[in-house]
Amino acid sequence: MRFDVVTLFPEVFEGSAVTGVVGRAIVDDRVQLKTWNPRDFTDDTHRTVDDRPFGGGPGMVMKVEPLQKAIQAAKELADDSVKVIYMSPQGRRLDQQGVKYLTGFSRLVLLAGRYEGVDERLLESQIDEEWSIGDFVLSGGELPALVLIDAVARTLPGVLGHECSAVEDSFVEGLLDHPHYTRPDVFEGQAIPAVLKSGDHKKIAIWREKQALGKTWQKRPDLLDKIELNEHQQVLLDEFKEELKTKD
Ligand code: 4HQ
Repeated sequence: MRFDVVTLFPEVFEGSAVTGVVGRAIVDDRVQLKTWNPRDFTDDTHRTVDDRPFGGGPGMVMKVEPLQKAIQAAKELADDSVKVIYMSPQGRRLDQQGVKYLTGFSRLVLLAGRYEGVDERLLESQIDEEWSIGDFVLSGGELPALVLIDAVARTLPGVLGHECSAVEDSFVEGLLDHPHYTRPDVFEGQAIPAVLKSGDHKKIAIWREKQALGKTWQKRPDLLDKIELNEHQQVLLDEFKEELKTKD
């Protein structure tokens, strides 16, 4: 899958090309990441990419022409399904369901804006979809673009290495993750749950599912409203609640 990011700060994306899961995916050529600087698509001596807002007010607005040229260059040779996305708090809130949808495209062009934002006419003519990473205001679209790339790339085949772990993680099935433990098996008098050392993989899987259901019920009950628990899961959640009562 290929990501083309239109940004005034291509440096921001350099680190991620070598670090961690996404960096590995790029080295392995499972993911391609390229940046396009609108400044390279200006023709005045000052290489102007922003200007004062019509109607007055604080801050600057990104100009249409350099952005339009940068997006066109980024889209070049995009034969198959390419979506042009603007990162903005006005967009659709990214969640794991949205990540799954975005994974369906072989190419995404991401526009990371700066200043007060981009000229509205650019949005109307060049942008297919707007996506937000949450209801807060950042100083640029670069971090949101990185968040989207990370969330999408890690779901691609072969990117995580251990294929099942992307599936088991929080949210992927609409639930929070179960607790994790590693050595030592006793820390400051606190032992790990005995079942995890039982060697009974079936029992461990059931314990983890129960914990995932219970943690979700305790911390994010809103998530449970969005999914239909099967009979088995309903029993596990009821058991979790029962066990809480008996735990003094
Ligand atoms: N931005 N989710 C870019 C955001 C944002 C968000 C603020 C985007 C500034 C220029 N983007 N503009 N939240 O806060 O995606």
